Amino acid sequence: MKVVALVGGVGGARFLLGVKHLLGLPPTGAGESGHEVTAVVNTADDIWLHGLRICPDLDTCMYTLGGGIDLARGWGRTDESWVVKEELAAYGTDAEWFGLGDKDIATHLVRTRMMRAGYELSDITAALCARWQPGVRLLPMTDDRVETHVVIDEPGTGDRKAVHFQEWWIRYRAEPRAQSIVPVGADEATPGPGVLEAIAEADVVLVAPSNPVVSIGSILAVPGLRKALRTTAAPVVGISPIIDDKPVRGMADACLAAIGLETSAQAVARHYGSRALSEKGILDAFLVHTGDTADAEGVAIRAVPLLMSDVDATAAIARAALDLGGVEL
Ligand code: GDP
Ligand code: FO1
Ligand code: CA
Repeated sequence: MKVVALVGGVGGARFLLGVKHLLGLPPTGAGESGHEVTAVVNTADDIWLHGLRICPDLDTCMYTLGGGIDLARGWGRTDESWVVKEELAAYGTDAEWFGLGDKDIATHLVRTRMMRAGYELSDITAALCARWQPGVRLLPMTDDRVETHVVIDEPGTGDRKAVHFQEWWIRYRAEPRAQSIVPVGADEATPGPGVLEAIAEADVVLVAPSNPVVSIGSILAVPGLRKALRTTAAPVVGISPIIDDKPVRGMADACLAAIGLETSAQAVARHYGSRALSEKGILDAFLVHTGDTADAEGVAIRAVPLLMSDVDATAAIARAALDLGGVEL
């Protein structure tokens, strides 16, 4: 079976672990189950810092599926050290708010060197994955530069300005109200190699319980992606990242508010919309957490436990998604 998932970072990566488990793929490495998982990964969180290209969501997926993630933080490398970060701070360089770990920097060095040599992000990701063996094909949503910017009133000065999403999220903890959230460059971007083909040839497309605005929303902002989801013969099934009107982790509520949505599974289901009944909708079905409800016209809703507390619980979520989509394993 060919499974395609749209994913961001931590929520997406954990979900992919469950998909692999369900399909009988080993936690790391490729395995021989006969199934194929392709992840279309958000790259609009990517940032240039200190001359390095950093791709948080791609790296979170790669490290998580490759067994190198720091599980407690959910991002970056296990057993990390922070010597370079401390040295940069001693020089008074900017962006001291960004946690650049020493081991993680090696990834950014390899990536940046390959970019400078003319390789595309998709090629570079494949090269990095040769080491990590994630067992899932990780496809950047685009090879083009797309960066989410957030318009805020700057704390302290009150000046209205656009900051990189990472600065709003990490430095300011998403506290200043986002006046708007824009994936800059998305309009001119083209889908990464293999992305449209994977969606067209999928047996099922899963929209991971990732941030609906800055992860899934950015993927959908790449021209051609939405159409691919609307026209694939495969069922498209989403999983709510919102449980009991709250994000399970992170500040997705601040992102939803910025686009005028309440924080609820129903708001997310309606925002994604029905493939059958709405002009821009992408969903056939949507899973919400037990006890939650959602009324979204033309979208089949089922409530099941959605906490990804361990790999078995996450595999059960993936199984429920396939089941609701009418796909047999
Ligand atoms: P990020 O890029 O690291 O922010 O990660 P994603 O965009 O992939 O996922 C973030 C979303 O994952 C958040 O909005 C969380 O609510 C959601 N999430 C995290 N853990 C869980 C979980 O156990 N269950 C569900 N349903 N959602 C989760
Ligand atoms: N998240 C943080 O909350 N603080 C950090 O300092 C931080 C550094 C970082 C470095 C590399 C990387 O791949 C991810 C990193 N993240 C950090 C996570 C990431 O920036 C965000 O959680 C997501 O992009 C939000 O969607
Ligand atoms: Ca992210």
